[in-house]
Amino acid sequence: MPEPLRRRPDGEVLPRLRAGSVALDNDPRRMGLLTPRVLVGKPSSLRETFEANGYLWLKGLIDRAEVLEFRRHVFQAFADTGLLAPNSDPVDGVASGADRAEDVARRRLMELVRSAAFEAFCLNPGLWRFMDDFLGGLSYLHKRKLLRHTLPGQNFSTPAHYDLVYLRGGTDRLVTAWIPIGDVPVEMGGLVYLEGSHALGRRMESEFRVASGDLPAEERTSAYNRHMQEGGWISKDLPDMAERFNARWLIADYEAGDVVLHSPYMIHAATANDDPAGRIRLSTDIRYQNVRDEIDARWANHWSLDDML
Ligand SMILES: O=C(O)CCC(=O)C(=O)O
Repeated sequence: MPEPLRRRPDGEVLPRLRAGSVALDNDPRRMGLLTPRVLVGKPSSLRETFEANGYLWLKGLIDRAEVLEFRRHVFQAFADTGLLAPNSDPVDGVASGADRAEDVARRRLMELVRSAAFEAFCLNPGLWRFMDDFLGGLSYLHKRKLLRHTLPGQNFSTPAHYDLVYLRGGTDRLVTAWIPIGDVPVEMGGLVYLEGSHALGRRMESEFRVASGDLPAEERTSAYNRHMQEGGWISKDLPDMAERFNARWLIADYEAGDVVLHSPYMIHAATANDDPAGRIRLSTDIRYQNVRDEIDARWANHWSLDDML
């Protein structure tokens, strides 16, 4: 058995992670570290790295204090749901562990994604200026923006998928920005990428296109058509995928202020939140493209929990 993976080459051995209820192997043949980049010069200079790797993890693109302020704002909005531990500071996002008013929590979430504060957070000038240059023209931010909170100990984590499955109605020249709202060390269950899988996603999509020639147009663009698995996922079994494709899952300790971009073909998932301090993982994932490219009309509405996308 090779040496287990460490947080840094000289650092501590990483804790055992899980995705849903499946434990991941801490084996350097199946797990590795995401490579961070710092923006120096023009964003377009990082395009090559993005194309080569299928992702770009940018350190400190957004002001950390602004990100934490927004984390506080979100958790304050959940105050009447019983989500947070009594007398805790909302910016810490420590879960109460008690039953919460699910219907109130859902309503708060749907209000938040429609709020001016969330819009302003996503329209951070550092981010849109970056995107304008990165996309080589005016950037368009899709209106449908997801805001996710993952409770410690929760059994569900986002299964493996690539984003184009949900965005087949427009261009494939898309860039997703996943933004941790607060620090997300690996034990809090951040995004994980299957190394080099943007080539695999592209192949799967072209196979799907051939196989779905018999479907009516509307079904062909849907992630829920009869050629896809439930929800458009590729798999919930991350270790099995790493074996099957002889690849590593790349993990990272994300910090408030970071932004990670990925290609619509890059296969990714999330691990579960097993934070020993019981904090809630908060993040947003939003999609950009050049305004001149075809836009998937289904994404021109705010996210709702039953929008089937
Ligand atoms: O945050 C998550 O759990 C999943 C995010 C995701 O799938 C994405 O950013 O495309």
